[in-house]
Amino acid sequence: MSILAAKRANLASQDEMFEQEQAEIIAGLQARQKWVSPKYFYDQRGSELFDEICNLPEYYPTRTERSIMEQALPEIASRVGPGAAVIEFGAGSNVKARQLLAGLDSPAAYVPVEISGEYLQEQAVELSAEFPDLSIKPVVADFTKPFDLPRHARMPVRNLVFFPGSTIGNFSRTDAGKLLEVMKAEARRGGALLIGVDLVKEPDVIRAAYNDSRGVTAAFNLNVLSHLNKALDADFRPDLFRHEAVYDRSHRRIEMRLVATATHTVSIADQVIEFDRDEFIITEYSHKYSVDDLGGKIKNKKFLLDHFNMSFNNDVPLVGIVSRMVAQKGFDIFAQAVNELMNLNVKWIVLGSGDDHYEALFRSLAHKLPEKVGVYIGYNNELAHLIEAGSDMFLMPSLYEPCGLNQIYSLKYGTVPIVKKTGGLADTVHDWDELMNFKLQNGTGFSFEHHSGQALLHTIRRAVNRFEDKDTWEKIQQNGMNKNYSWQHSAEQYVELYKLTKTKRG
Ligand code: AVJ
Repeated sequence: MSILAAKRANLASQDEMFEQEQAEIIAGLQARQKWVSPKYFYDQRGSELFDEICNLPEYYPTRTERSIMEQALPEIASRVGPGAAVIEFGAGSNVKARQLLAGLDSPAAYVPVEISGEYLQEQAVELSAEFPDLSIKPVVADFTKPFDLPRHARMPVRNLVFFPGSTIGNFSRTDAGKLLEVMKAEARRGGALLIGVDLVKEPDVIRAAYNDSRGVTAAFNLNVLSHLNKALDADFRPDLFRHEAVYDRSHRRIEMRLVATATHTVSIADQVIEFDRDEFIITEYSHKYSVDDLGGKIKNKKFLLDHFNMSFNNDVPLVGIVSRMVAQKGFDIFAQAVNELMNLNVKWIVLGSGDDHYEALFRSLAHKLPEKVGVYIGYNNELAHLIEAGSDMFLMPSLYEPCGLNQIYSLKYGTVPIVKKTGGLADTVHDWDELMNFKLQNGTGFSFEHHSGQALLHTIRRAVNRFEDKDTWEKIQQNGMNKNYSWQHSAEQYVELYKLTKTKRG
């Protein structure tokens, strides 16, 4: 290809990119819930404001990540080894890459990947003065889609994909998964990933980080409007919008909004967008993650099924039981409904010991239906926890249960309890469908009143139905994981109660 043709091709693809982005922005603003991608925060001014955010006292992520890096860099360097190519996804500023490159053992290459080219070029020049032996090859690309990696004179030993700054938080959890797939592909065989992720913490701490007292985050958020005005020939009036950042506990994310303070219209390209007063544009999600996220569930489930020589299928729910095998624990009603229960598309893993006839019943089920039923007769604390962690549902159909701990462990593991509404079980497990009748989406499990095989069967059927809708199921799991039944929490409630009684008595 001639240079001119190459230039033309490049220009054409840039035009195309512009068209696509313009279409995406307009579609977002025409949607029922208006939204704009957070990638449009970062024009020159936006990038400056973001740097300012990173130095705010309330904005903990940047300095926290920096100090983690400082501390872990020797270990990171030894794990990565010499001659790596650092591929940075979304290289807004190269401060972090500089820190990493300086700590690595003779890195071979640095490949910052960004949609906007200008910033990239500047930074590359800066860096090359500092690291003269490093092959620096910026790539202008949308990193959410596969892209070609540049070649280097010295062949890197391995690729290290670098994604700091908790930018992964901008993606929905599903898209974050897809992005990890792209990274995996770019890392190639033997590659590695170094990623910075902000963790769930006290909501007040999170809220403050996005509502700083100096209003820098507000300016950053509002700046997207000026950016769109310049880039797309729009006439947003930033003075008719205000910044809002709310923490959505159930989704564990910050939602940044621009709220219209008056009813008005905005024109953008050849479209007119109407705003009602108080209507808002969502400009950013910032998802928070935690080590007890659900990613481990599948692993645990596989491991558990494997342990019992049963095959894994994520679409078939696995019900765990850890219990003394006696009537008081509801084994009587299980036995009543056993034929119907075995006809459900469900797998069972049971641990416990007790009355001979219940032990015999489960032994024979496991023998007749080895793909459906796994049984361990006896006591085994480790296996008990594995069952609580690896099952999708945890069954406790007790006739009575003053407190009960297993349902609380299950909630923490994202394993949805199915319980008889009695004592401690009724206090700690709230029925999803029952609350949904009141339009409340805060159920944590499934429960039934009547001590009968029919009630048990019916409730398990309800749970299996909900399990089929992945979003609903995740919501139920998350509700449970967010519950706090620790002594700390109870103690605080007692203190509150004490204060209340004291003030009442005056
Ligand atoms: C760059 C996406 C990590 O979510 O904390 C900072 C962006 N928005 N303040 C974040 C941001 C408002 C930031 N990330």
